[in-house]
Amino acid sequence: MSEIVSTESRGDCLVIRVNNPPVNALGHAVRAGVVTALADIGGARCAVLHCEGRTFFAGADITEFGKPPQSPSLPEMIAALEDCPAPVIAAIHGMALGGGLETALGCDYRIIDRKARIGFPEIDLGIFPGAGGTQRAPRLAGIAATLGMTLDGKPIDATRAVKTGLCDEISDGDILENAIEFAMQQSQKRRIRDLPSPVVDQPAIDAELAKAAKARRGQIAVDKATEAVLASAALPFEQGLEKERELFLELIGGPQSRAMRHLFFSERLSAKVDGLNASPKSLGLIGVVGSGTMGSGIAMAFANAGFSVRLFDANADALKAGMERIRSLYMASAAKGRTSEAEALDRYDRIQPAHNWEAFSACDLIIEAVFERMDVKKAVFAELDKVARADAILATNTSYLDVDSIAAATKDPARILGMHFFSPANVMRLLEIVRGAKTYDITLATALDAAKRIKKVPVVSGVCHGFIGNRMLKGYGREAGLCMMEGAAPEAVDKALYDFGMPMGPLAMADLAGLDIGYDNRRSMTAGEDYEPLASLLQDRLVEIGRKGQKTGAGIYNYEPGNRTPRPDPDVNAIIEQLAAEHGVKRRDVSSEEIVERCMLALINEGAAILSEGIAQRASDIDVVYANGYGFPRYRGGPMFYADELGAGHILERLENYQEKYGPKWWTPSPLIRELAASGGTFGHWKRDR
Ligand code: 3H9
Repeated sequence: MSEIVSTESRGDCLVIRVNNPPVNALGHAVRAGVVTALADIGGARCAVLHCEGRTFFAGADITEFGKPPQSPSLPEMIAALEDCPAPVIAAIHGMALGGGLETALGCDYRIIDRKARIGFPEIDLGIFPGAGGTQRAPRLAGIAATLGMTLDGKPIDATRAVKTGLCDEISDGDILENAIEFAMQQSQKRRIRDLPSPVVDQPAIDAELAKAAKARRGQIAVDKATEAVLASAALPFEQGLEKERELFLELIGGPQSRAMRHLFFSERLSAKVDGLNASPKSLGLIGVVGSGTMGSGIAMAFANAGFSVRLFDANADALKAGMERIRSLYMASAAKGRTSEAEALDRYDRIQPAHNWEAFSACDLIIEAVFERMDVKKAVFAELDKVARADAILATNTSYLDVDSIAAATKDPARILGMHFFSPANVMRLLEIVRGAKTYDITLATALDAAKRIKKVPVVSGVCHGFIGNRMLKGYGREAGLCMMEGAAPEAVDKALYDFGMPMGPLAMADLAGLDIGYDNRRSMTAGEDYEPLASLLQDRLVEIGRKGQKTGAGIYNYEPGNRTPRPDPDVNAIIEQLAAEHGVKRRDVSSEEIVERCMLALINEGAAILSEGIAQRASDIDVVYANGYGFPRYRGGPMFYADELGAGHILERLENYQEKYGPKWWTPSPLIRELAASGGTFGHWKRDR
């Protein structure tokens, strides 16, 4: 036996024990070990399949995808479980995910720890269960429930696992001992493949498909997964397996799955910082300054993870309103069944309103989320400098401002960094952590650890205006605005980018954020900042006539009371035409391909600059920012992955085309793109010489 798979006889029961940390992924050594163990079953009456460590199998080994297959494959290992002459019992603790659940379904019985969960998360990797899951699960749980799990990807708990029929019994106490006891009572094989085909409940199936069509727009795996699951009713078992395999192989070799697997690994890599040499400090009490939408959300993010929080606002009414907002959000989440009422109240109680700065004297980490103005931020940090413990970490939630200048307002800038949350901060997963010029390693390590504990995806950024995400967004918004001035209707600009996969178009987005925000920003720009006046002509004019976006019922679009649907307004088209004429812009047809290309090239060119300046550590970090903070379609992998799919040579050629047409100001290709085009390299493989 290998070190990874070992066996032990417990009376008449053979225990097959797998130990492949950290998550018992079903790599080749595991599969080979399990097949060998089954072949040596001898005279045992039953067998138990058990994993060491924190979880049952978390799935196939994703690092093997795209490499030459090695026998035994996962379907072959599962066939060996079915062919074993004695009944095999899966002892599930932690998670049984993807191929892990399929392995359990290859066993005759499944016993599950009360706290364990099972699921098919493959859809988040652009695939679906490809080792018999689409044929076996429906024979136990039915087609609609299987489709639900396959298309939504979220795991279900032990109670539901038993209710659906996917598991046989819940275990309290020692899962292995309970599984052995259960196994000794089973004398018969009970292979799922021998069960009758599932029946088709069309209305229930349609309901699942409608949910997925909305949540997973553009993802081709949805249709393929559906076809595979439906084959469980239409075809005999073996043919169903063949159909599943054929559809699975189409997806795994395709661009969408490649993109989504890239994000899976990138989201785990982004928390790792080259050369960072410090262990995080332990955090107990968290302080938040500012009880607006952002501050309240940040307080909730920490309270949700079990931290105690002190929330302060210099304005007592604002503090009261913030606490009320938090309470109502918690109550709404309990009403929707996302938490129990007791848990909601408990989380609320963890956030204590603070009425003076001294309340922060016991805090380990204090995050400022006040008005986005340098003088206001500096005043807050000067106060914090007086009251915070010398070893406390101070963070600013600024989305644009210079973190080093803010840090300079304190005696010890090394304990300061940016923690840029995205709104709503208790929901959005992205956290940009901005490392200042003087930030200590331990300050950064602690912020990264805090991010993990509050279940955020952290990406480290250097200091620059807007950091990674918002700095890149400027060019994207600029090109959207210019396409509109040059001839595309606002709704055509938005539709082109929505069809590309963005959750909403940039112009509807500007209305949602408020057109006055950009207007004020443009008027308070400091030396070195620049913008394209033509791109914001319309928005400036609209703000000046009181159309500030959704909040005033009109902006680039009109809005009916209580309805956020953007409605095109002919008056706005007339204003665009008038502005274009006044500024000598010749209107023409602008195709949706051109809109997408210009917006994406602007993102990519700025991303390349950010990378070569060392603001982002690696291209995949930029992808993580865009996929988690800006709704970039996951099946396209992020702007830099998308660029690599197009190829640096193509990107360079298109940038030069626009440079020739519009001049060098916005279209000069980043030297990094030239370098990659010349060398045939990719952003994904590029490393900066440090
Ligand atoms: C599948 O099963 C296909 C089949 O249907 C058909 C096949 C024919 N493989 O997330 P963490 C690594 S597709 C390889 O930080 P957590 C991960 O990269 C699979 N590696 O821990 C990380 O490495 P590092 C379906 C994997 O506690 C380390 O483990 N299954 C795999 O926050 C720790 O991971 C899934 O999609 C894997 N399958 O969360 C489940 N899984 O330390 C994917 C993890 O070097 N996994 N690693 O950065 C998860 O969702 C989470 O890892 C889990 C634990 C919830 C299990």
